[in-house]
Amino acid sequence: MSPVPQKIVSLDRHRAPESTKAARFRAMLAAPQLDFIMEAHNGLSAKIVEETGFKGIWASGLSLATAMGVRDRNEASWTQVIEVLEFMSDVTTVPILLDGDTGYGDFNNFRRLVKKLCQRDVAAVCIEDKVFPKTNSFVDGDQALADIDEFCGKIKAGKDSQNDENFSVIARVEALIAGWGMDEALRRAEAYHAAGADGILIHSKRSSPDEILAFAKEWANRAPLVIVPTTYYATPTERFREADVSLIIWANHNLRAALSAMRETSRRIFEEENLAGVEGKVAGLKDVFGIAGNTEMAEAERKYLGTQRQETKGIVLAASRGSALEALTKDKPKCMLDLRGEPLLRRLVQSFNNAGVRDISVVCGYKHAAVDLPNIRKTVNEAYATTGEAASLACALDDVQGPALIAYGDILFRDYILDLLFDAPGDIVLAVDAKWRENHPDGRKAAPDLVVCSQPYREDLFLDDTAVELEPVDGPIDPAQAHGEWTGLARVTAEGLEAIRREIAAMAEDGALPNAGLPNLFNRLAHRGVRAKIVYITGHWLDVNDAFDLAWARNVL
Ligand code: SPV
Ligand code: MG
Repeated sequence: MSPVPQKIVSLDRHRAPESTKAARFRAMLAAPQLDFIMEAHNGLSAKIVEETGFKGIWASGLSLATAMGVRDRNEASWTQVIEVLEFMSDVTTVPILLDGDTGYGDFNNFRRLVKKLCQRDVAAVCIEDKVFPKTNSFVDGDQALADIDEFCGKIKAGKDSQNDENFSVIARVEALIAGWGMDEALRRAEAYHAAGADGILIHSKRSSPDEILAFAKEWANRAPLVIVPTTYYATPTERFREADVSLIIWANHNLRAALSAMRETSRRIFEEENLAGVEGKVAGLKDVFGIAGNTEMAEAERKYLGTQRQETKGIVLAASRGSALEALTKDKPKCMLDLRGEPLLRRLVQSFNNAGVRDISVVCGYKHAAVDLPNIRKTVNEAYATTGEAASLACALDDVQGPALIAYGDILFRDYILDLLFDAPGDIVLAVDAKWRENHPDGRKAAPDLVVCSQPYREDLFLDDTAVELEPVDGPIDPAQAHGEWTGLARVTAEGLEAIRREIAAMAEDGALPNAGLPNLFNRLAHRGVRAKIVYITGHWLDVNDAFDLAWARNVL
């Protein structure tokens, strides 16, 4: 038996040698106790084998072929096998022993195979001493054996080609299968061992273990012994332990289990023309998503998208009529005004969707039945005629927990502004237009939502996202003192939303809620020390208050 190497060339330089799959397989093979590996034939079954607790996976040629719908007769090419194996290796951490058939050709094909297996972190390969194309050992017919010297050369070529020193080559002796007898089996095993094989797999198709036990006795643990008790399954495992077998391969039972289960499920559904009979007998979708690793995906999105966009809810405040638009809003609220073939609100919802925000609550009021877009949740502010945006926001809060993106329902903006809001740290972040005066050169807008900030806009402010905060103010803001106009866009974290919820409750209590706009709310919070962060923008948005704005918006689009 080859000694366990002290130094390994691992594909992953950051892992300790003993933690590589190849090293763990080698250790399992060399350990004095009997170990077990279980068949898998794709990523899913490989995961199941690992989650069950097996220390290794047998990538069975029979199962891989059958799962592909072809015969175990080298009908699938070796690259097709490797492709499946790559999935199996990627999704598991336990070592995989590939059933490499005869090595898919001569020594040259085999050494290329070994290199590819090392690249894919496959721990070991088993090759059998038959001729290409091989037939499954349990199939009646030609089980012609390979020439011993040729097979030894193949083993040597494989061992010389492995990039990972702990990679193992198991030589499978088919002499008993082919009916050549025990002496030939032992002669071959000895030759393969001498050629550098790390273990010997002795195979039998008998229902009794006698020839396997006889071989094991003669072999006397000269190298780790591997067996596949598919046909002599009734033998107590203890007998193999006593016979000093190193590794048992449960060779094809996941494939066979899947075959029976799929047949039975298909049959029932076919006959019953209904799913009720199988529901509860098949894995639930939760299980399917679980084993596919969806939980990790949610965590990864949180980590790598840098934000919690998927969890962020949208709140659009669209209760008002927009009475300055007169006849245009006779039958619908202004959020439903047509802007070149699409209602304003649909464009807004699309921008939210583009930013990853899909769960959107729209607070309607005036002519709410006309707000008939798909994929939004409607909440109605029944008191829309006598209340402002803070009251509308209060209506949405019953429905919304966690982080949220808030927008007035009458605005249009470039999507990057949402990215800026998501990228900025802070529990409450407001998009504020620093060049608001240029948007209203004639002072046309009656009451822009002006804000005073801790610093005026500077072009280099983007270098420090945390720099600017909303200043609390007392009373109306003099335009000369304003640093910008709030666009009607805000992002809040779960904590930010809770602070808003508390403030709204306080406003309801002290009677300020009905008449308050959101700037009042943010100002009250700032007075309490909960200061919104400011993201300055310079244009690229507009709100639609009157026919002039509408014409402008249509023009811009
Ligand atoms: C396999 O699983 O493909 C094997 C083992 O080679 S056996 O089918 O028992 O020959
Ligand atoms: Mg096989």
